[in-house]
Amino acid sequence: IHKLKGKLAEMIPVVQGRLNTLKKEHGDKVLETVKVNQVIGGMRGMTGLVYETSKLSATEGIRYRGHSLDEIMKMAPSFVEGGSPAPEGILWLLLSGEYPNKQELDDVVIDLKERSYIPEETIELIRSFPKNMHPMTQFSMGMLACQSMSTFAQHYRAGIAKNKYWEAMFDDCINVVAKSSKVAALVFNNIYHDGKHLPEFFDDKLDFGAKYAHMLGYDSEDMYELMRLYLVLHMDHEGGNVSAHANRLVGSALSDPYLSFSASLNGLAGPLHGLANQECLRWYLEILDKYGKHWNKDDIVEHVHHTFDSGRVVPGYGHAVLRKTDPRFTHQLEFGLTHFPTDNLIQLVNACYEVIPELLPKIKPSIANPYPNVDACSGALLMHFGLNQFDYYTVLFGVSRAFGVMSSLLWDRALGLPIERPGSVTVEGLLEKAKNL
Ligand code: FAM
Repeated sequence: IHKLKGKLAEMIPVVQGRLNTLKKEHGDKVLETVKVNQVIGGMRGMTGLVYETSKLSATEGIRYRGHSLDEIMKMAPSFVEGGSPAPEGILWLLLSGEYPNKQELDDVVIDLKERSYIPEETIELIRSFPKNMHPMTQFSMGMLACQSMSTFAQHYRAGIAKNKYWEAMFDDCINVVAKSSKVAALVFNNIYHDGKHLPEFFDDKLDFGAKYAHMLGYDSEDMYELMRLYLVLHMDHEGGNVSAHANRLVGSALSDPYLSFSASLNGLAGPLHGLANQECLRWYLEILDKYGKHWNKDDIVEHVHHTFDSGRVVPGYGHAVLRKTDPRFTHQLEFGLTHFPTDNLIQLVNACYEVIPELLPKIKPSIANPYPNVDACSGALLMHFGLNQFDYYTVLFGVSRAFGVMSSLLWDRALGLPIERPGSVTVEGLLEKAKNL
């Protein structure tokens, strides 16, 4: 991974140079106009962040460093020939813009293992959390408890120069990724195995994704492949989504990566963001519960109406930016249809995909995107392997997100991005301003 740091040391001055040119030569230009509705409406569509690691297209979905998910599925290095991309390789891609070669990939795999140490007192702390505390709360607190290991915080206290921030932060960013799966496994263990069955931490044969599955107690090649795919697909979704933005915002105060990541997880824990995957599976199971295994498309239509009638949203459908089927959904559904095509739940996910995009606009004409998002399939895949602890699903999402938000945080400090401080306005003030426009 030192090679990766060396690569970044070469890249960073180049991008910094571009940023300086932007500031000097174009800094005062007007980029776009801002509508009153954007100020009220959560800044939708308002360009307000520089974000290097990924960019979302409303029609094509996410691109990591310019690479679409379709391309990544074909071109990224994998552990199984033609199989899921290696998450470690995508970490390299997000940070550097390139795929690692075989040696570089092997080095990251080993490095992440070596950095996954969690102090005994943190393990004990996680074991002391009440079983009824939500897994995301435990995960966020567990990661926060690791903050005492932050090398950035130590360097900062010792008085580090501004242009050295990113170097001091590099270890923390990689360490947060490395430790995330172990903290997440400890949370799983605490809640569902009463802390008794300890996941095996130091299995040197396994890569990050396989080892995470292993620590949760799932040891089949298919589950290892699913975990790798899951991790890769959920990593990054440009800068404005709640978890990425919370991470960026907190980090902009020079809070260290453990503090930023914990904040990111707290945002991910919301039902309109990461928690939607557990909600989504619950919704599919409501259908199975109501209509049995022999459900048909009319039953799906009825259940969608019932969902609206009870004032709820249809989880797994819609998106703040996307206006087409999320490719992260497509790749997950493809995994399910390839590996276990006769699974009743996967068939239900597929049938919903055939019915819901046409149905939603008829019921709710204002819906901007009636297509499925990332959360519409993940739970069904995990259920297939027996991982039926829905409340835990967002933790898996969080482990994956560590790869994306830690890569972007490193670049935030590398580019010397300032503390965030947008202006705000009262309703009265905005009304006055708007009247005079
Ligand atoms: N079911 C029912 N109504 C929906 C809907 C859905 N799936 N998606 C949007 N709407 C409604 C929305 O509530 C709004 O209604 P009101 O005008 O009455 O308030 C209207 O359609 C227009 O909303 P929009 O502009 O299409 O969507 P937003 O950008 O405001 O919201 C989401 C985007 C994701 C919050 C919204 O689509 C939603 O609640 N979806 C279901 C929950 C979900 O799947 N979240 C996961 C998102 C995922 F990508 C992630 O972050 N993990």
